Amino acid sequence: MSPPVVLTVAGTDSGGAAGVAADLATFAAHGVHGACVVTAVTAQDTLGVHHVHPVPVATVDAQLAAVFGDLPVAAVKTGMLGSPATVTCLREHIDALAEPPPVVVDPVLRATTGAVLGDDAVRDAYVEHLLPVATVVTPNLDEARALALAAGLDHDAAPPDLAAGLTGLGPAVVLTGGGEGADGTCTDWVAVRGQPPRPFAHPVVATRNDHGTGCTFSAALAACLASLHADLPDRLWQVAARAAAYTSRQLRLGSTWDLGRGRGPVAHTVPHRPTEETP
Ligand code: PXL
Repeated sequence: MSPPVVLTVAGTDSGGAAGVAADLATFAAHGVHGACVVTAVTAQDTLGVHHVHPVPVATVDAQLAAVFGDLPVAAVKTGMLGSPATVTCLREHIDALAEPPPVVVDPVLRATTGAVLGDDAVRDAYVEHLLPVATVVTPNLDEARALALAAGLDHDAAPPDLAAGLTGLGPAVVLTGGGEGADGTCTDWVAVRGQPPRPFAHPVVATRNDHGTGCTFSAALAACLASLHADLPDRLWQVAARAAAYTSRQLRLGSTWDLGRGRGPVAHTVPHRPTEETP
């Protein structure tokens, strides 16, 4: 039987921590086939983003046409889109699909190191063009506040209210990193329109190797949606919990690594399971 196909539309990270590298590795770990439409090439390492080359929108358009024209895409995940033109190009492709698959939007605006990967025009394009057709959006707290500001919502609201407010823009919301408790747990918020937001608490993983965490989480969410055929909104909380458990495991796995001089990568390796073919 063929695996589900999950498409990432994202930028590359030459250090292999975030972006397309994180997404494809996460897809593979979930047993789905990953397709990738590259929106930007970044030169970066564990210390920061040193250079960004946006891929021309015509090239993004051609990649999207190739993938959607040939492969049975079961879910789409977006990462760094980088320009409003790329956002609207993707929207046009989604609109042209007879049966659009679930779309998980990780509204990338900044890298872990602080570099701007999406400016205010990109933020506005997310709100206007992509979120209305998205299934789930996975902002961290800063991204949630930025989207709320652009949408004229109360951007100073507490995380559960922010999450609930953003559902008015279209998608369900998984707001990550919405507060660290004294008990060593971190609370994410899962919000579906018309229902009270639900907290999801998980232990904080103490590590400085967290570059690529957001990409890994949203890619895991997209892979789970594609392979579980989850019936949203009822199952979003379970799917988010599964994606968070995977991400925590990878953070723990990489927590003792010593790679690079800055914030190292979240682990994208998976334990090797010997099979009959590999003695
Ligand atoms: O984590 C956000 C992100 C997305 N995409 C690319 C990145 C980063 C963060 O560094 O480099 C390409």
